[in-house]
Formats: sequence, structure tokens, C-alpha cells
Amino acid sequence: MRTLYMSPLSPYTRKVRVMLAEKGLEYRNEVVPFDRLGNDYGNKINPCGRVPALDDNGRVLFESNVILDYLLSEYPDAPKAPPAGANAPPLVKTLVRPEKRWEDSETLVAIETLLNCGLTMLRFGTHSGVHREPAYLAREHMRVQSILDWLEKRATPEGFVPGWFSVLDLNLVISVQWVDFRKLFEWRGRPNIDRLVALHEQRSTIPASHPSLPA
Ligand SMILES: N[C@@H](CCC(=O)N[C@@H](CS)C(=O)NCC(=O)O)C(=O)O
Repeated sequence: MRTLYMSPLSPYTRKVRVMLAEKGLEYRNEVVPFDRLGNDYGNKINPCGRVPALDDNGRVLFESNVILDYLLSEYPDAPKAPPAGANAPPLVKTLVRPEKRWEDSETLVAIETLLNCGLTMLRFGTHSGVHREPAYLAREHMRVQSILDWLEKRATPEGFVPGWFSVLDLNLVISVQWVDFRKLFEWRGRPNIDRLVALHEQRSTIPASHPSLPA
């Protein structure tokens, strides 16, 4: 039995949903109410009180990129072929390329930071009901543009790992689609990133979990 502890609109959860679909692994969703600490979920599943978490036949893991790493490591032989679709590149075998471990790890953290900034904007900006945004959010807006400029130099039009669908691509596509869904900031206008996203967002495992659709 495999259970994904999730929230339907969570971009972190969506990364894991896409990876489970890529790997062709069956699972059931368990929606976790927002109050996630001081109860069974916080005590037994994820002490951080966040989603996602995965129970893979009794092996419980939390933190989205750790779960992606686990799925790539534990199910190395799936899938046998890339998903259907014109020229869909194969899924990578590892979270980061062993020979580019430090570069890819940095890229992953930069994308995570971009998504975290988006979450901070959602929680504390005008979306949260305040009339004036806290001054700190101006820094978050600067931070995301700085990260995007930096990512543009690391990206290629084919992705962060040309010829493959990488975890870096997955993280970026999910993050910017969520940013659009929540209308948080402009990320377009950089040729490599624009083309990378346009290429990978067509992959068949991506549209099925778009936040505008029911989980
Ligand atoms: N670094 C975590 C972040 C997960 C996260 O922030 N999840 C959000 C939902 S999108 C959450 O559960 N927030 C609840 C809270 O912060 O109390 C991961 O990658 O799994």
C-alpha cells in the first residue's frame, strides 16, 4: 500500500504526483487538513507539519525532493520508456548528475528558494487580505528576479540536463505554473527558461496534475 499525504493545490505535493506518474506507481491520496501539528500527522508522519509525505509500504518519508530522490533510487527500472508524446525525453536516473553534483544541487536549491519566495508572497502579501504588502516582500520580489537571472545562465532551451527530463526541470515547471496559478510574479522573458518550460510543460505527466484541475 502506498499513500501520498497531500494537499490538492500544493506545488510540493504536485512534484511527487508527477514523479509517481512518471514511474507508473499506484498510490492513494490522503488529503491532510491544514492543521498538521500536534496531531497524528505531525507526530507520526511529518514532524514539520507540511505536505507532502509518502508512506511507501510502511517506509514514511517527507520533504518533496527527498521523496523524488527516494523514488528514483528505489524504482530505478521504471519506466521502461518515456511517456507517450512527441519526442518526450527520458526521465533522469538520479536527483542530480553525479559528475555535476554540486552545480545541480545549487540549481535545485535556487529553484526551491524561488518557490519558497512565492509561498511567502502568498501568505503575507495582498493575497492574504492585507491592504499594504509588508516591506519584506519587496526583497522577495528582488530575490526571485535574481534567481531567475542566475537560472537563465544554467538552463538550456532543452532543459537543465539536455536530452533528459530532470528533477531540476520538474521543479522549475511546477514552480512557475503554480506562480502563474496564484498570480504572484512575472517569470517570463528569459529565452532559455521560456523554452525549457514550454518544452517540458507539454509532457503528458504534467498537465494531468495542473492546480486548476481536481486532484
Ligand atoms: N520543503 C517542503 C515544503 C513543503 C510545504 O511548504 N508545504 C506546504 C503546502 S504547499 C505546507 O504544508 N504548508 C503548511 C504549513 O506551512 O503550515 C517540501 O519540499 O516538501
